[in-house]
Amino acid sequence: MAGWEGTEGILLVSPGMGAHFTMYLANIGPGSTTNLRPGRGERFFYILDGSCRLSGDSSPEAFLEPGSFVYLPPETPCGVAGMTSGRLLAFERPYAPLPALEPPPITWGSANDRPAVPFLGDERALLTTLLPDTPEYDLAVNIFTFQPGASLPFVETHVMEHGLLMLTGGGIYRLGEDWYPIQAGDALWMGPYCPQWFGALGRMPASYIYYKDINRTPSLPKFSPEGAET
Ligand code: UGY
Ligand code: MN
Repeated sequence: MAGWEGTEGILLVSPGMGAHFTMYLANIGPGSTTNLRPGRGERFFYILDGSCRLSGDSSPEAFLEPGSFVYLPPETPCGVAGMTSGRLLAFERPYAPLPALEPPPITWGSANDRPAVPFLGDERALLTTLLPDTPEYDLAVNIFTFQPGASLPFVETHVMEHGLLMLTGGGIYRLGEDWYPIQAGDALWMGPYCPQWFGALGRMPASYIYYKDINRTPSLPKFSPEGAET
């Protein structure tokens, strides 16, 4: 897998499809490590199964297990090393800098320690944001958890893209005028302005993790060096 040693990758979303980010699953083992990547790329990993740790001379001591996540900013000397067999969900893209603002620091934690907040007041649709919503971050990765029968309150349309992985349960995803049954393990890409809605079905909570681009001016070319605000 490009960007890794000793790791099998399963590519789910990529710029070849028209997306402005890459989303993949990394099947790791005890010998897996990320390659250091000079350049503008930023990476976010969410641990689905197994365990790993941050690697690199100056990396913080952090043990990552299911539910943990780590954000690696561009040019970081830090990476990830597998400790057991497992699976990571990865989002990667070029960082879109803002003038006079440093990129975010290495950021890690666990979804289990983050608050689950009722979405627009609905106690049956809980939203957990993993990263701080401050301007230096140009991406968000969130987890939505819906009780059976709960749904997004309306059909959303927005300039931001999503890459989504269903974690538990299932339901119906509306994309444009089409309706898709979706269950744990399925992945979706929603391009800019894709009308979207989800309703949870079945007997167990439905949850999904998703990427979203945030905090940048949409009239500028997406994420290109020229697009960096001056
Ligand atoms: O953050 C979002 O845009 C989210 N409400 N979208 C989604 O779940 N499809
Ligand atoms: Mn959305």
